[in-house]
Formats: sequence, structure tokens, C-alpha cells
Amino acid sequence: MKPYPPLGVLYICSHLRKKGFAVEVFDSTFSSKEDLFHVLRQGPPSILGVYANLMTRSNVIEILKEAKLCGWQTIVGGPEPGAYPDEYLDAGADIVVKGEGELTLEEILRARRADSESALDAIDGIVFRTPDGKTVQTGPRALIRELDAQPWPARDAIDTARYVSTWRQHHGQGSVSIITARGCPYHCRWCSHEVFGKTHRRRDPSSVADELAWLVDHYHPDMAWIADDVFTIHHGWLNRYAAELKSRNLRLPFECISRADRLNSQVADTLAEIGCFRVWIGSESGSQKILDAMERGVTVEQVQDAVAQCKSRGIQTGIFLMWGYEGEELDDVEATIHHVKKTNPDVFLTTVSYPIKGTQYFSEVANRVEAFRPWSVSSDRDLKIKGRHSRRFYGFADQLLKAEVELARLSTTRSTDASAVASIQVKIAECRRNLHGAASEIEV
Ligand code: B12
Repeated sequence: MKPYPPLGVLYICSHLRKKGFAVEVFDSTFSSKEDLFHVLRQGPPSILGVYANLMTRSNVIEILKEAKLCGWQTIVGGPEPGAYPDEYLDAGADIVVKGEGELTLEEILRARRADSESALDAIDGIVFRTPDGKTVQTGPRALIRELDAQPWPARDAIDTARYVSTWRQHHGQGSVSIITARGCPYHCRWCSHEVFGKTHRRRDPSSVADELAWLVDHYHPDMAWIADDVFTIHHGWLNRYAAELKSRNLRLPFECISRADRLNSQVADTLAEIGCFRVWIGSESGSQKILDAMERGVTVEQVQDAVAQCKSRGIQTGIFLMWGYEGEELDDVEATIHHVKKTNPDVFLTTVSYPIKGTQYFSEVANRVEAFRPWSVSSDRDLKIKGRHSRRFYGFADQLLKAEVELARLSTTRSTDASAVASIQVKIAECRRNLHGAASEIEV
């Protein structure tokens, strides 16, 4: 119940509409697969584009199958299909789009309009099969040169107001989302760069401020989420954006994601000034050895400092942590626990690392990766990495982390209840025993 509109699809929609194509968006957030199938069956069949990421794979495959049965031509895009083109073609996609979708789809639709089958060869950024079953992958799609020349996402193509009201109904505050940039130039080995590569393009700060003002006028939100990979990456841009907001007297509370090395006291001041109430930071591990193995490009101390800078300005902090990266052993788990206690963010979220196809991490563990279930009904999250600690081990690590942080927080409150402390201490001892006991369990 914290839904956000699919901005990538809405960007494609506004682009194609501007170029004169008739586009409708079926938004699955407030709908069901049956509703979609009803639309597909009703027809008349035309061209269906489907967004896929690693979590939506099995649903997308069902949709492709149904669409083919009803006579639709199918195109699939988003961050996952480019990493598995053959599998998506086998599953019923006529064309897999790699990278940004706007220009590629425009060219595909033009070719379809001209009924020119052979023209597909000349379209960059796609994978398709010839009538004799040969897979063809065309050249790489160049990135859109000027983001500011693109229309804003077609929020009118879906029921955007319902997203805001759903937020308000469940959390007391209505939220909208907005993107100020595309792509992340950093090299973290586990991160998927399938769509934008390791590039970074920013929008003009005045255009972003205009879009935010428009969102406020149209949807009356109480807050916003900036869905960039690293919102504070460019400090000069941030200052210009802050000036644009000030000149419009616009201050909508927002949350965003950043990197510890792109946050400092001045950035934290600016964030607080323009309404940032929460920053999410990828912390990943409290062990420098593991951060270096990830090529994260950040130190443990930078994370601690960035969280402190934000907290001292009243900005809440959330950190992401990852268990089970290559080389992580008991000492590293303990280092992470120590780090989270010392950093004391408002929220911390943990995941057991999983190799996303197309990343350096995936290549590194590829010869040890095994799927539990067939590709079409699983995701890269389900991949087993042979030789790594067991799922149970990471479960105990998680329990220990939570118990240790709870104790650390209890000790800082004035009226500490001695019996509560004693019971957490017992729990910590048990978690640590379990963790050490499971240290020899290896995924086989
Ligand atoms: C915002 C976001 C979220 C939000 C999504 C809310 C929303 N509805 O927008 C939340 C927090 C919910 C989320 C969750 C998850 N996310 Co996320 N998320 C992002 C993020 C930061 C921005 C997405 C975005 O708006 N991008 C901007 C638009 C313009 O780009 P785009 O969506 O990719 O669209 C372009 C192309 O892909 C293409 N395209 C898109 N759709 C289509 C359709 C067709 C037919 C065609 C031809 C082309 C096409 O054209 C678009 C315009 O150029 C991306 C990273 C990123 N910067 O993209 C990660 C990202 C998409 N997330 C990712 C992951 C792994 C997840 C989770 C699995 C995390 C988890 N462990 O739970 C979950 C999955 C949730 C789910 N069920 O889908 C990965 C996906 C990797 C992969 N290979 O699939 C990404 C790429 C991050 C990363 N670098 O690893 N995420």
C-alpha cells in the first residue's frame, strides 16, 4: 500500500503520443490479470508492450502467452528482458527491447505502420527472430540526448490520483514520484545497469521544479519520492534546484536515495532546507573488505558520517544492508552488526544478496549458480549460490542484528527496564550461538 506509478511506461506513453501514435496504458497496480486478459480478448488485437523486471517475470510471461493467443503482437522491455532475450522470445515476445524504450518503440511502430518486416534489422536496441527462427540482435540503442526535450510522464494515462489517495488512506499522507535524472555511473558489482548503462544524464533543475509544481497543483500530494538512483550526485545541480524551488516558494516534503560519499554537511543543509524528510543510503556492509569486494566506492566511516549529518538536521535515515556477498564470513557479519549499532539509522532493511543476470556479480558466481525452479516461474532472487553459507545462517545473522540493535537502543533510553535488557541479552546469546552453529552449513 505504498504504490507509485510506473514512470518508465508513462514516459514511453507521452513520447509516443507526442509522435502521433494512439497509446493506452493498462496499469496493473489497481487491477487484476483477469481484467487485462479481458481487454486482450476483447481486442481488436494490436501491439502490446509489456514492462518486465526480475520480480514480474512470471506474470509477464503469462501475459505474453495470453496476448499471443488473442492475436496481439508483443514487445517486451524494462530492466530484465535484455539480459534474457532468448528466454523472453521463447516465452512469446515478438521483440525484446534493450535499453531506453522511447525511440526504439517509435521506430518499431513506424516500421509496423509501413508494414515493413525487414525494417526491423535497421532498428537499434532490439532482439527478434527471423521467420526461419534465427535470433537477430541489432546494434546498441543510443541514449536520448536531451532529456529536457522529452515530455513529462503521461500521468493522465492512468489513475494517478488513486495512487495519492491510496497513500493518504493507508499512511495519512498522499505521495507522488518524480525523476530528476537517468542512470548511475558507479560500479557496484551487484547492480543492474541494463537500461542506462553506467551513464548519467540530468534534467534541467527548472524543468524538474516546474513538474513538481504541476504535480502539486494537479494531485495535491503531501509528499514526494524522488525515484533517482543517487539524488545528491551533483552538488552544483542540487544548489540550482534548491534555488528554483525557492524562487517558486515551493517546498513539498520528500524522500530520496543517495550515496554516503555524495552527502556532506552542506548537502545535508540544502536537503533539509528544501523539505527532505528521509534519505535512504546503500550501506550494504559494515566490513570494508566486503564493500571493496563489491567495488562500492564508499567507506564504512562515510556511511556513519552521512547518517550523522542527516540526523543532526532532523532528516530521518534508512540504510540498506546486504548479507551473503562473496567473501563474507562471521567477522564481517559482526562488523556489520557493530556498524549498524554505531550508525543507529532510523530504519535498516536487509536482503540476502542475489545475482542479477548481466551484472559482474552474476558473472563472478555464474558457475556456482543453480535455479530451484524453472526460469519462467522463478526470478534471479531465487537463485542458489553453491558454496555460500546457508539461508539459515543469514536468517540467524538477521535475528542477531535486530536483537543487538534493540539492546543498543534500549541502553540509550533513560528509564531502561532491567528485565527487558536481560531478556534481550539472553536472545542475543542464543542468536549468536545459532549463527556460529550454522557457520559450517553450506549451500550445496
Ligand atoms: C523506483 C524503483 C523501484 C520502485 C518501483 C515503483 C515504481 N512503480 O516506479 C520500488 C521501490 C517499488 C522498487 C522495487 C523493486 N525494485 Co526497483 N527500481 C526503481 C528505480 C530506482 C527507478 C525506476 C524508474 O522509474 N526508472 C526510470 C525509468 C525512466 O526507467 P525504466 O523504468 O527502466 O523504463 C525505461 C526502460 O526500462 C524502457 N522500458 C520500460 N518499460 C518498457 C516497456 C516496453 C514495452 C519497452 C519496449 C521498454 C520499456 O523504457 C523506459 C523509458 O526509457 C530502478 C533503477 C532505475 N534507475 O531505473 C530500480 C530497479 C528497476 N529495481 C530493481 C529491483 C531489483 C527491484 C526489486 C526486485 C527490489 C527488491 N529486492 O525487492 C523490487 C521489485 C518490485 C516489483 N514487484 O516490481 C532493479 C531491477 C533489475 C532487473 N534486472 O530487473 C533496478 C533496475 C535497480 C537496479 N539497478 O538493480 N523499485
